[in-house]
Amino acid sequence: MTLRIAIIGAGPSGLAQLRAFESARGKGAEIPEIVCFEKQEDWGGIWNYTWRTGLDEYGEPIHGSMYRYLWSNGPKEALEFADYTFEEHFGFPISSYPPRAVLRDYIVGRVSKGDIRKYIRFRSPVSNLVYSGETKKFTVTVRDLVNDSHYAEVFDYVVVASGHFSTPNVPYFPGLEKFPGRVLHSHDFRDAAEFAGKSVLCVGSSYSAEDIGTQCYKYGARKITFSYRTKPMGFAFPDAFQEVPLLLKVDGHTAHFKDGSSAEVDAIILCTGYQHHFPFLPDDLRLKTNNRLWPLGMYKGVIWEKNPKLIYLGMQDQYYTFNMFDAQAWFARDVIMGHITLPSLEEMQADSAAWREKEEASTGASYDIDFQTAYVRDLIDRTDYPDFKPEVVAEQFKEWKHHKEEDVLTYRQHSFPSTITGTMAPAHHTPWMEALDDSLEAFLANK
Ligand code: FAD
Ligand code: NA7
Repeated sequence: MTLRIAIIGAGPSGLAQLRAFESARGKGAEIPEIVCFEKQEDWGGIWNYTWRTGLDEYGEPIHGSMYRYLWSNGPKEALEFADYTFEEHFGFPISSYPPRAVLRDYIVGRVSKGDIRKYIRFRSPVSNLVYSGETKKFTVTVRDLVNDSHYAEVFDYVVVASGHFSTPNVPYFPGLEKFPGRVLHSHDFRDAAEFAGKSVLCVGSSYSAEDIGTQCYKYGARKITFSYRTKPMGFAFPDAFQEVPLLLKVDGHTAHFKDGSSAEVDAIILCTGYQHHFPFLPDDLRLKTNNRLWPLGMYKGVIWEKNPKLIYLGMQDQYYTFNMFDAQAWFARDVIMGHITLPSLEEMQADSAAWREKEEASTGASYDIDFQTAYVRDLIDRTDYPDFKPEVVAEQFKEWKHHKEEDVLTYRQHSFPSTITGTMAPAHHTPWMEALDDSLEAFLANK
């Protein structure tokens, strides 16, 4: 009898799973029956830009956290699909830090080449999932947004690829309710131009704070204050930037910080990260973790140890993105198709515990990059996913970190070679600070 597989989400992770099966089919394998349920009206996941915030037109939470003018915050060479290069997609070499629309074009370009869209049911959020120990199958309940109805179908495996940078983590600071300016979480940030001429406070010291703060500055903000909880970013920022300890309270326009300092601010953007949020999953199948490199409970970061018919993709904190999701999806495919035999529960848990121990011995970013590189290497050695030389990518990540430390406003002007084609990326025609048009056309235009 044919296996039935449900994939939840058609972002880069869900599409990686579809591509993995399609690749096996292309090599003559008989693949299971697949249904991919996607909440949005199109594929691409978080790379779809939406102007909407809050709820969508059907009352579903908006998935998108992307904003206008977002450019890749890491070199594209570090995320290149091993089986579909940038050069193959665009037909010529492009520079290392593309804007959102260019990356989206690349992501959907790969799946558009195959006959993959037919597997996806759009406007179909999964609302519930139940596993029967008796039948050893999942009943997946789906909301059909367009027809305003619910239905349920039965599957042998479920792949959760619903992302984890969508449901905001929103802390409270005393006085926020009386703050006279705008307060928002980075999930709802859309257009930096809104903050032109303003003094902006970004709470948080990770990717969102750095990128939203620098972007607001690029589009005319007067002053950027970063407030950190654990440690400052420590990059070389221009004079209009300052890094201060944690926000304690807000009094009118005045923000007070833990070190006794204060700042006058017009807007507060809580760049305080996201929650792993799976409202459709029962407690015993639900991943509960903070954003980290080795969440527990998933063998090889993928297989739900206590019920290996449930698979998670892309749930780690990410240096690697698209190619790591591929490596995971290829592994998951081979488990589902019986080419990889899983060890006992105890052995899986021991393996995960060893990875967690290594994760916890971290000495900093360089260690973390090597850690995730070793993980990706472990996965790709187990399947036929092409070897994209993650060890070389690791060195690129370290260089990228170094470039940011030198100057966070110019790091996107550097170029890296593809680890797959060997082609060196050309320099971009316009420095990032001056490139105000983030469209695909402007990016690809020769100046
Ligand atoms: P997502 O892209 O989030 O896709 C998940 C999909 O699941 C969505 O389409 C969603 O609609 C769907 N879904 C969710 N719930 C349900 C449900 N119940 N039923 C059905 N469908 C559902 N990575 C980089 O490599 N470079 C960058 O520059 C970069 N910048 C980023 C900037 C921002 C603001 C954010 C938030 C992330 C960024 N990332 C970046 C990381 C990004 O998360 C990954 O690149 C990638 O999109 C993760 O893919 P995913 O498929 O796991 O999740
Ligand atoms: P991250 O990388 O998970 O970082 C979250 C940040 O928020 C981090 O600096 C946290 O500080 C900070 N944080 C979390 N809770 C609080 C509270 N209560 N108070 C103050 N600060 C807090 O999320 P990002 O949004 O930056 O990045 C996620 C993805 O989006 C990433 O892939 C990007 O490419 C885009 P901590 O260091 O834990 O003290």
